[in-house]
Amino acid sequence: MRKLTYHNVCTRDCPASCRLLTEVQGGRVVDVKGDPQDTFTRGYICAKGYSYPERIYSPDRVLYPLKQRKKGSGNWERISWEQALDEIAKKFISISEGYSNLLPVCLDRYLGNLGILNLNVAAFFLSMAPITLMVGSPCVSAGTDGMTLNYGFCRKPVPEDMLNSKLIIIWGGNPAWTLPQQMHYIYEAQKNGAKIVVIDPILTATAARSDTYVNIRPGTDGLLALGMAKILMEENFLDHEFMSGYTHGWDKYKDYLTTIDLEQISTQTNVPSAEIHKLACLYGNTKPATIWIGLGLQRSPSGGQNVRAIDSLAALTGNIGKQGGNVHHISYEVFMNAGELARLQLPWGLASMPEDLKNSFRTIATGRFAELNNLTPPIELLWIAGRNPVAQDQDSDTVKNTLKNIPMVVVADQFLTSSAQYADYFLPVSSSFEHEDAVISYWHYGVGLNEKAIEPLGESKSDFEIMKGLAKAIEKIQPGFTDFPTESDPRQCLHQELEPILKQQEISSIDKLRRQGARIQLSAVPWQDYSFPTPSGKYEFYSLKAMEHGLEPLPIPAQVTAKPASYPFRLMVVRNYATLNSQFYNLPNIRGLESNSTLIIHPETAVQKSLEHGDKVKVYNQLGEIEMHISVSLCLPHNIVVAYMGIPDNHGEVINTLFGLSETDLGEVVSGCKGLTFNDCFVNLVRME
Ligand SMILES: Nc1nc2c(c(=O)[nH]1)N[C@H]1C(S)=C(S)[C@@H](COP(=O)(O)OP(=O)(O)OC[C@H]3O[C@@H](n4cnc5c(=O)[nH]c(N)nc54)[C@H](O)[C@@H]3O)O[C@H]1N2
Ligand SMILES: Nc1nc2c(c(=O)[nH]1)N[C@H]1C(S)=C(S)[C@@H](COP(=O)(O)OP(=O)(O)OC[C@H]3O[C@@H](n4cnc5c(=O)[nH]c(N)nc54)[C@H](O)[C@@H]3O)O[C@H]1N2
Ligand code: SF4
Ligand SMILES: [Mo]
Repeated sequence: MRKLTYHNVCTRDCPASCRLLTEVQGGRVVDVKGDPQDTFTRGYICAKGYSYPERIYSPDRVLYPLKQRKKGSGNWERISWEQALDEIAKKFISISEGYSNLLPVCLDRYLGNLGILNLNVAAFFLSMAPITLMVGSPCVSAGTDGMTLNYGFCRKPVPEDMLNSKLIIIWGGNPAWTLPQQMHYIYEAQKNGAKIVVIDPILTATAARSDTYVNIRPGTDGLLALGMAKILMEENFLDHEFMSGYTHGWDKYKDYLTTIDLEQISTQTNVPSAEIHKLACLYGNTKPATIWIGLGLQRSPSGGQNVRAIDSLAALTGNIGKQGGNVHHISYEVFMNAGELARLQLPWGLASMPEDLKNSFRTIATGRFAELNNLTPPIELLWIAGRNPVAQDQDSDTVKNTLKNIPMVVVADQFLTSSAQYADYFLPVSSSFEHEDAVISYWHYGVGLNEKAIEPLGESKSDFEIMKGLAKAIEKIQPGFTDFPTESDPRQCLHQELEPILKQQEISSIDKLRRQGARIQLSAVPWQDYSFPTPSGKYEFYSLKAMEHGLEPLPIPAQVTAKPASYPFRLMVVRNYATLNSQFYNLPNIRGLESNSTLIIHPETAVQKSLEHGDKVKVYNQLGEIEMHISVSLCLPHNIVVAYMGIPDNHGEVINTLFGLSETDLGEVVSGCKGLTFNDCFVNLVRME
């Protein structure tokens, strides 16, 4: 039988947004591989990408709408789309009649699917009368504010610019596992003589490939940066020309730096003074030098201020606006180059709506399920799409209880996730191989067209089709209730979204994107004009916007949390190379790569607790307990234990049960709410017989 090749793009929340080649035989996907034409990946994809055929045809995938008799009971019944949408539509209408508005309807959507058309889920809810929206991000809020306060906006160099760096400091990121394609540029730079430094509490796969590894106490990165800043100042490494012309508040920052004690910083960060000194001098001496601020470190109690203190090192040394310099963190410019829908991908997507519309919404910060449970008017209908909050948010038991309390919970997904177990209705979503869409990468700015390679499996539909179906069901009962376009054509919608990009690139039609893709042209090196959209128009060591918001204007991190005595181990939950958040663990090939209930501990801890490799332990704290198997490793300090994220998401017993609700210092300025911290959880463990 003839094989046909289709062009797809991976729609996972992953910076690589790999373009894929999908081989289809007899209407079935038989192989997925990287597209060598993709200039960023050059055809290299990860284990998750290769596992797509297994994921598409997984026996765990749910292909029909389901209704659960009692939440959490597992007593599911297959129903028709007609019944599902009709019953949900009736709920919308009864809420509207009972409350005279739709505030009791809430949407919790995030990046389960990065496709542009998937944003129609948000568009559907925005088209209704005022509703409740979960806003912000479980991921990037603190760092986004940090960068915004200093620079005025989040920009970064293109990935290739690392080739021009003589020093690359990877600070709180593990790209060897989370963005392996970027390692190509890092190795290339290293081959050309650049030094690679990794700063991480764990000796990660990335750290293992570095020239210098700095082991740091989690959450203390801002202090280390302040220490480095003091040394840069004392050792005369400052770029006075840049500082005097283009920065604001150096006098105040300098006064503060003179008061800090390097010995104290060494004790707090766990980094020996000599190492801090060496690191500062290496950064001061090497030009151009770049710092890649990973997302890991900004999910800590002082994450936002830590990011500010780190990126101030670039301003002190004049590494800003230079090829091979700057700070790589995150950029949002890319979404401003497409249409209206793509803009909803921005953390301030909501904030950019017209004032009267925006003010009519009730917003709840993402992950705050206890709050969601306590609203007036209460939530009557919660729609979860592209999210697995029970597994991924904090305090999973509270999330579960809130889901149990809400009269109608709808989950649109491909699998019966631990969140779906607390749903009343499960709506089966087709995989990206089953409908057309396009993805814009927030890392390399590539735009890829995702073709429909096969027919949707079973009765699954794309989120866009589901929203259209629901709008139709509502309109049938009460015409004029929603103006969401029920006949909207995905092609037309894509065209509208991509038109500005096609124009910029002089590409005649969307179809051309299939083979060649496109790349949104943003400045390869940001800030070359030294014009910063801050209140002062300069890079701000002393942030006027922070002051306006009642925040600390200087990049001074808050005090480090003391560890609770009864829970001596810090639990770090790290991402695994073969999984993505709570996804992929259910696939046999992936399960073969990694055991999904491993707790990694230091040999000293094993001796102290009389544990051996493979032993079963109970990991517990004040919030709950979870059973795991021990693996012993020297790659982490003795007071840290490590688990892989999102595990085990098949029995409703998830690691985030052990994480209490805890917020980052920043996040409100850009996204409207603080971020969530994920490296400040403490546990104890005991062997199970
Ligand atoms: N302990 C700990 N917790 C963390 C973190 C951490 O570092 N440590 N990191 C945080 C971070 S950075 C993030 S981004 C969040 C992620 O949190 P989530 O976004 O909730 O996590 P995912 O597991 O990616 O869930 C996405 C869901 O979307 C589904 N999905 C896939 N495709 C589609 C589609 O086309 N349509 C629909 N409707 N659904 C689809 C998937 O099956 C999956 O169930 O987790 C946070 N949680
Ligand atoms: N394979 C794979 N790739 C992924 C994902 C996945 O789940 N799996 N998820 C995607 C998502 S949603 C995201 S947000 C990105 C995140 O990707 P990264 O930016 O790489 O961030 P993390 O993996 O969250 O954390 C990276 C490192 O930060 C360290 N870290 C934690 N706390 C601190 C601290 O206080 N200080 C310092 N210096 N280091 C600290 C951790 O030990 C970890 O090694 O990856 C994306 N890519
Ligand atoms: S998960 Fe990331 S690296 Fe893997 S195929 Fe998808 S986009 Fe590429
Ligand atoms: Mo994330």
